[in-house]
Amino acid sequence: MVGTGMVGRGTALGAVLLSLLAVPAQAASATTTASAAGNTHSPAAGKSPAPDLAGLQAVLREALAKGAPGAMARIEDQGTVYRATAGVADRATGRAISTEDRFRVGSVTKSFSSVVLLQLVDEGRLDLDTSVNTYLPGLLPDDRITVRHLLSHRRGLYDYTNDMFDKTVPGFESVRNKVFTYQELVDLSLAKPLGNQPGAAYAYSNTNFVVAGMLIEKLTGHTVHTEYRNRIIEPLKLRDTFYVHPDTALPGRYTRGYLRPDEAGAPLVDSTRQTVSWAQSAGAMISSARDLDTFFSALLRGRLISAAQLAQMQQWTPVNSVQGYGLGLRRRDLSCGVSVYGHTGTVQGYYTYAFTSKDGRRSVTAVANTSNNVDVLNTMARTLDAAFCGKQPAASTARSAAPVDRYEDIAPGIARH
Ligand code: REX
Repeated sequence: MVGTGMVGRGTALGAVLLSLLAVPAQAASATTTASAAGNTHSPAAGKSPAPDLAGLQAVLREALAKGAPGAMARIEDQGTVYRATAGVADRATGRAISTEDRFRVGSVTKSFSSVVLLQLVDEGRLDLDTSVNTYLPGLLPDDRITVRHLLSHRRGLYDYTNDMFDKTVPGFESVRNKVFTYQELVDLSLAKPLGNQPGAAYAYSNTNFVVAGMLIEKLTGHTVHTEYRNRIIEPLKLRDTFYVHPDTALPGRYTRGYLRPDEAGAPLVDSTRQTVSWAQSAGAMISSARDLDTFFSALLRGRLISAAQLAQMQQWTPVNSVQGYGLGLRRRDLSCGVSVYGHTGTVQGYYTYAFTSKDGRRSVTAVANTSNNVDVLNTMARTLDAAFCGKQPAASTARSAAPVDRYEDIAPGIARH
């Protein structure tokens, strides 16, 4: 289902420095910048408002003030690329963070896993409403659990990461260099009772996408790595996207990740190197802002899966009043009434937001190189408003400040202090 004629990438030629601002004290060696490069025409003329670059920059600076060493965002709008950065990629060297840096994308991996499975549906090799146990006999304790239940987080398989990361730094250090089999992760989950009935309400669990990885490997006879590469990475020419599990290093140029300990005032822990074996097909990919912009744009433009499967992917289970979960895809309704589609990601040291418009024409990827810091997470969510809503009147900016049920949906119980 992969088509040709991918959306043109923005060129660095003619980059315009729009602003150069002083930075808060904790990132004294770096600058904050926002720039646009590429086409000179007005992007999405007559349709979406132009991105609010000053607003975007202010959000990134706020993320720094709340404890992120660095933050960046890259918007791609039909060949025009906007970039904004603040702070550092590496606290030891003081190197400024760049939108070219690779990073760990966490659960954005779930969208890649879903795309592989939906391609298998397109090929007639998988049925969404068939029992998982039909494909993986005896794996799950209830034959009524379907593939669709997994991909929409509607079947209460306990999220083993709740226990694993109850204590943030000790939990992380205990798995940093560990290599798990999928079965070991499923066994951790099944040691706890199932949480809800088949098809019941949304309950986020990494276990669902570990089983998704097992399905990919069983149905194709190949590793998830091979399937991501053959079906997505190579067709879309994603040069910065890797699945290196269980290697602990990020290839090439990347931003380091800094995990915030639970203890107030304790120094950040450099969490860059880890196997991410605790997540695998639920969260172990490495990518860049350009590649995630390309990926979600291609997905929503129908270049990865058929229109029929894209419609399945967008059958929304409510998460809260302004978010829905499809099949490995999130919908977020922004303060200006625009809905955007993509995924969020949290792995130790990295927060990611990667979303695109309904027509796939405007995409943004925003990253902060810290985690276990809900203030930074909530701040970074506002990069989406700046990217898709344009400049907002002051009153509506205040309105977008988190109503009660507008929470970030992180594995329940572990990351919302
Ligand atoms: C693991 C703990 C969080 C993070 C997690 N991440 O489940 C998955 C993910 C892979 O990306 N989920 C996001 C740690 C939210 C999504 O699906 O959108 N927190 C941290 C703790 C808390 O250890 N005690 O913040 O780095």
